[in-house]
Amino acid sequence: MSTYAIGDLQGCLTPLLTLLDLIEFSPDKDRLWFAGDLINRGPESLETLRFVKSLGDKATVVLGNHDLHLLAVMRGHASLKRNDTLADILLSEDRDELMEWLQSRPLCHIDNVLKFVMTHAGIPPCWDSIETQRYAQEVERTLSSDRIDDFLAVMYGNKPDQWDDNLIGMDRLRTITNYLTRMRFCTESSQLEFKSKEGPTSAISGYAPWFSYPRKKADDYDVIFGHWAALEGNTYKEHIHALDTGCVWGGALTAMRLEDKTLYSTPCPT
Ligand SMILES: [Mn+2]
Repeated sequence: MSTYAIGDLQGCLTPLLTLLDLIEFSPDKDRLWFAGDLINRGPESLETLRFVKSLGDKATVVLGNHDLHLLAVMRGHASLKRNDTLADILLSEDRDELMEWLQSRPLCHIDNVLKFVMTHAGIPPCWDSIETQRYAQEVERTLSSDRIDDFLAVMYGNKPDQWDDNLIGMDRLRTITNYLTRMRFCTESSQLEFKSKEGPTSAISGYAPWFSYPRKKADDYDVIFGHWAALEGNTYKEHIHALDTGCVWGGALTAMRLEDKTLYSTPCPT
């Protein structure tokens, strides 16, 4: 049995099927992890969402910012943006089942045997892996409760931009969500910066990639994340693995076999 973690799909089902052939994925033996942003921008969002859902417990998915955006649009808290390719999902006959499945996915997944932790954007320097899971669960519980609409209505926003144990209510949930689904650059004290989206050299003075800082409390989990295509898969950190290699932008779709950290990749058409 092997476990493969796969980067951002963003509606690119054809490259996913090619990659699954390449790794000779067997649903009877193997497991798949997806680093979030299953949908949007790419050509086959509806088909991709249906396919990953159909994998059932063979697939572990963490939510990305695009997945949360879809939930907000579906539930009437946001409107489609110019580059969104979500209309076919909104009009699909199975949209309610897809939405229910999506809103019950986690924001953080930890495997205590393989010693891996996965979120869409990463882990801020101020948290260890166990804290990350605990804070993620606060958002997950909200998405699975009748408070989901209260949260999605105020989910968007860059403030507060720094963790504080004393944060409460929706500010607390928004801050956790921003760390786990939108983070790229921050300060050593985990204050977020949202403007730069290019590679590490695009950092504004005083900010650096979240993974460039020593974590406040070191632990022995390797980190898997997606979200940041401009890294082109490189963090130059042995235990931090960037899996978004820009499939939807004509890059590649990447999988890592967790048991031995072997990388597999398939080119994506532009
Ligand atoms: Mn993302």
